[in-house]
Amino acid sequence: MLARNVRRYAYNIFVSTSPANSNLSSSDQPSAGTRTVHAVCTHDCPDSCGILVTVDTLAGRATKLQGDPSHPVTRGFLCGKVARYLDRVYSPDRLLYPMRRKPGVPKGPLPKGCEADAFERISWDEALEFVAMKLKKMAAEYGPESILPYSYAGTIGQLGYGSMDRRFFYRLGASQLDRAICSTAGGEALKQVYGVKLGTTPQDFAHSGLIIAWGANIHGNNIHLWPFIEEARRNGASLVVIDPYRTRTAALADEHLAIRPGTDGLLALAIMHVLFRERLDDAEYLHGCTRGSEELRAFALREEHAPARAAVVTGIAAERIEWLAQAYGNAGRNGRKPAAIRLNYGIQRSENGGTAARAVAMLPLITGSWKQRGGGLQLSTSGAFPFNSSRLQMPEMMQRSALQRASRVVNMNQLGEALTELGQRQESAGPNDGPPVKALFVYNCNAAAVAPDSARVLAGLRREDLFTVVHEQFFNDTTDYADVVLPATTFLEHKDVMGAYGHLYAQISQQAIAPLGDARSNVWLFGELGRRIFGDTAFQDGEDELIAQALDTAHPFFAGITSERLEREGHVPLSLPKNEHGESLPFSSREWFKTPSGRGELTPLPAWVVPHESRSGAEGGGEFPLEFLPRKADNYMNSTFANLPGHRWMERKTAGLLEMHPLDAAARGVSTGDSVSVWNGRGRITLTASVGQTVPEGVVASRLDWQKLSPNGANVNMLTSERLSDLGGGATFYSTLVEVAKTEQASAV
Ligand SMILES: Nc1nc2c(c(=O)[nH]1)N[C@H]1C(S)=C(S)[C@@H](COP(=O)(O)OP(=O)(O)OC[C@H]3O[C@@H](n4cnc5c(=O)[nH]c(N)nc54)[C@H](O)[C@@H]3O)O[C@H]1N2
Ligand SMILES: Nc1nc2c(c(=O)[nH]1)N[C@H]1C(S)=C(S)[C@@H](COP(=O)(O)OP(=O)(O)OC[C@H]3O[C@@H](n4cnc5c(=O)[nH]c(N)nc54)[C@H](O)[C@@H]3O)O[C@H]1N2
Ligand code: SF4
Ligand SMILES: [Mo]
Repeated sequence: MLARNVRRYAYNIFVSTSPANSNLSSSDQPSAGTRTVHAVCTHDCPDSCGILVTVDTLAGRATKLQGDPSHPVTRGFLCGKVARYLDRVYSPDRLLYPMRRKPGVPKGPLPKGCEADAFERISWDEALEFVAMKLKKMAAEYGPESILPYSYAGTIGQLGYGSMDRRFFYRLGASQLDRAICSTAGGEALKQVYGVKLGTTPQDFAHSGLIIAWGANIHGNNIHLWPFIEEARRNGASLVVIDPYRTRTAALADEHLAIRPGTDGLLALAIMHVLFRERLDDAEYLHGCTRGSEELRAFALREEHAPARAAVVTGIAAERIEWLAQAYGNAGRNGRKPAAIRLNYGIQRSENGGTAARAVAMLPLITGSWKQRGGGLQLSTSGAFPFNSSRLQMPEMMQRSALQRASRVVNMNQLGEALTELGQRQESAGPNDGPPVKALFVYNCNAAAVAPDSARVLAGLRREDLFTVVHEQFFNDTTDYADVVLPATTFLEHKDVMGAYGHLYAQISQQAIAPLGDARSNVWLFGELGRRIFGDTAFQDGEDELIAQALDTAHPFFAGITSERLEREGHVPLSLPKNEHGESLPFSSREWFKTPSGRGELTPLPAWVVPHESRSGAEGGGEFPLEFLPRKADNYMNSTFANLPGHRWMERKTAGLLEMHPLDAAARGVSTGDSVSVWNGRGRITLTASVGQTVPEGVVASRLDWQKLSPNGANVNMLTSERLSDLGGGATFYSTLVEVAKTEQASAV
C-alpha cells in the first residue's frame, strides 16, 4: 500500500508545465533542463498568490519562485516571507522522517537544533501501525471522544486544510474541533449582516476615493492589495488607518487614528450618528436593500453615540470622528469617488469584536456605497468559493462511528482547558463533558505557540498520559511535547486546489518537486490511517479525485470551473453576477444578500459593550492597567518562518521587544533597552523595552514568536486568555490586560 502511494506521487510530479508560461517574458523562459510549474502559496494569507516555480528537471530541485505575472492580484511579486520560500523547503532543519520519543525522555522544551536527540527514527510503516494501535486503544478504553484532532491553517488548500483528515476523525467518532482561533467572530458578523462572506474585489479598491483600513495591516498582512490602493491614491484617494498600533500601513497613510483597543464598535456608531444626523444616508438603498434602518437610525442618533462621547472612550478627538464621518458620508456623492473599507480580523479578536465587526459592516449599507465601483467593504471573500466541502469531508461518516450521535465539540481557543479539565470535573458541566482527552493529533498548527493561555496549554501537553502525534515540517514548540512526530510536505511537494479570502480566483497548485525525505501530505497521512483502521473506500481517494469532488458543485459562481480548466490555466476567475456595465458589485442589489430576509440586516442593534478585560471594563483600573497587543510579526506567518535565520533577520528590529508609550515608560522608570517583565494573572514574560510612538498611552505591544525562541522561552500567549468573543466563539487575543516593570523591580513584586 505504502509503495503504491509513493509511486503515485512520483508521476504526479512531472505532469505540469505551467500554462502561464505563455505569459512569461523572454528572460523568464525556462532554459533547457528546467521546467516551470504553477503552484499557489497555501499559507493563511488573504492573497493566495499564484507562483511560478522553476524546477531543475535533472536534479528534481526547485531553483526559483516567482509571483505569477498573469495572476491579476499577484501581479508578478511575492511577499518577503515567501520570496525566500526555498530557504524553508530546503532548510537543513526540515523534519524528514517519522520519529518516536525515546523511552524516558520527558516532554517539554528542547533546545533548538537538539530536538532530534529526544526521538528515534522509525519507518512510516511502524509509525502508522503505532499511531493506529494507540488510537484504537484510546477509543476502546475511554471512548472515541477521548481523541482530539487539533489543526488550523498551516495550509489553506482545500485538500490540506480539511478533506481526508475530516473523514478520518468523523469515522473515528473523535471529538470535533471548533476551528475558531482566527476569524469566526468576524465571519459570523458578516453572515448576520449579509448572509455570506463576500465583499469588494481587491482590484476595485483602485477606483475608491477614500480607503479606510480598519484593524487591517495591509502592508504587513495583505500586501497584494497595496498596489490597488496606491493606484487609487495616485488618482487622488486618501488612506485612513484605524489601528491602535502604528503599523507600516499606518506610517504610510494619510491619516492614522490610533484607537483604543476594543472600542471600534462605538466609533462605528459615532460615524453612523453623523451620517444620519447630516442626512448622508442613502434612504432609497436602505429602504430597498436592508431591514431595520429606522431602529438603527434612532439608536445611532442617541446622545451616547455622539462623537463627543465616543471620543472619551476611543481616544480619538471628536473633530477627527466628525471629519472621518463626513468624509465617509460625502464620498460617492456629487461626482466624488466612493469610499471602501478594508476591514480585517484585527478588531474581532476582542471580547466584543463580533458586534464591532457587525457595526463596521453596516456602514456601507447606510451610505449605499456598494452600488459604486470602488465602494463597499472587504473582510473576506471566502464565501464566494462554494467548494463542495461536505463531499470532501463526509460529515455523514460520523453517524456510522462508534458513538451513533454527533461527538462533542471542543473550541480550539480552549485547548488548555480541554487538556487539563475535561473529564476531570466531579459533576457534569454540560455538553463539553465526557472523557478526558487522552490522545491529541496535531497537524497544520503550532498549537504550543499560537493557542491562548500557554501556561495551561503547556501543562496539558506535558501530561505523560496524553498521547500526542504531531505532523509537521519542522521541530517546533509543539513537537517538543510529541510522542510521535510525522514529517509533512510543503506546498511545493503536494497538489491542491485553492480558493482565497482576499480575491476571486480559483487556482490549482501543482506538485513541483518530489517530497523531501519521507515527508508526506495531510491527504496521504489520513488516507493511510483510514485504510489501516477502517478500510472504507472513502480513504482510497487520491488528490485528483478529491479535487474533482471539491469542484463538484452546481453553484453559479463556479460555472465553467473544472479540474481540466484549472490544470490548463492555473487560475480561473469566479463567475460572479455582473451588472449592465459588466461589473460585479457585491450587494449593489437585493440578489446578493443571503440572509433569511434577503436584505442587509441592521438588527439586532450593534450595541457597544465594554470588554471586561479592558482599561474601562470590569477588570480594568486595577492591578493590570495596560492593554496588551500580542501582535503578528510582519515577517512571519503567525509562528511559521520564525525559525529560519533569514526571516529572523528581517524581523530583528522588533523581535523580543515590548513597545511602550513614553508616559507609561516614564511612570515605571523604564527606558529603551531595559529588560522588562510583563505579567498578569495568567503568566509572565520577559522582553526588552522599546519606548516610542508606535502605541498610544495605555497600550503596549509585542509580537508572536515561538516559545523557545522568545526570551526566557515564553511567548506573548503566556498572557492571553481562553475567554471567547461575543459571536462565533472566537479568540480574544486583543482583550488582554498586563502590568510592566523593570526586571529587578518585578522580582520584588
Ligand atoms: N506578515 C504576516 N501576514 C499575515 C499573518 C502574519 O502573521 N504575518 N497572519 C495571517 C493571518 S492568520 C491572518 S488572520 C491575516 C489577517 O490578519 P489581520 O487580522 O489583519 O491581522 P492582525 O495583525 O491581527 O490585525 C490587524 C490590525 O488590527 C489591529 N488591532 C488590534 N486590536 C484592534 C482594535 O481593537 N481595533 C482596531 N481598529 N485595530 C486593532 C492590530 O494592531 C493590527 O495591526 O493575516 C495573515 N497575514
Ligand atoms: N498572540 C497571538 N496568537 C495568535 C495570533 C495572534 O495574532 N497573536 N493569531 C491567531 C491566528 S489569526 C491564527 S490563524 C493562528 C494560526 O495558528 P497556526 O495555524 O498554528 O499557524 P502557524 O503558526 O503558521 O502554524 C502552522 C503550522 O503548520 C505547519 N504546516 C504547514 N503546512 C502544513 C501541511 O501541509 N501539513 C502539516 N501537517 N503541517 C503544515 C507549519 O510548519 C506550521 O508549524 O494563530 C493565532 N494565534
Ligand atoms: S504569504 Fe500571502 S503575500 Fe506572501 S506569497 Fe503567500 S499569499 Fe502571497
Ligand atoms: Mo488567522
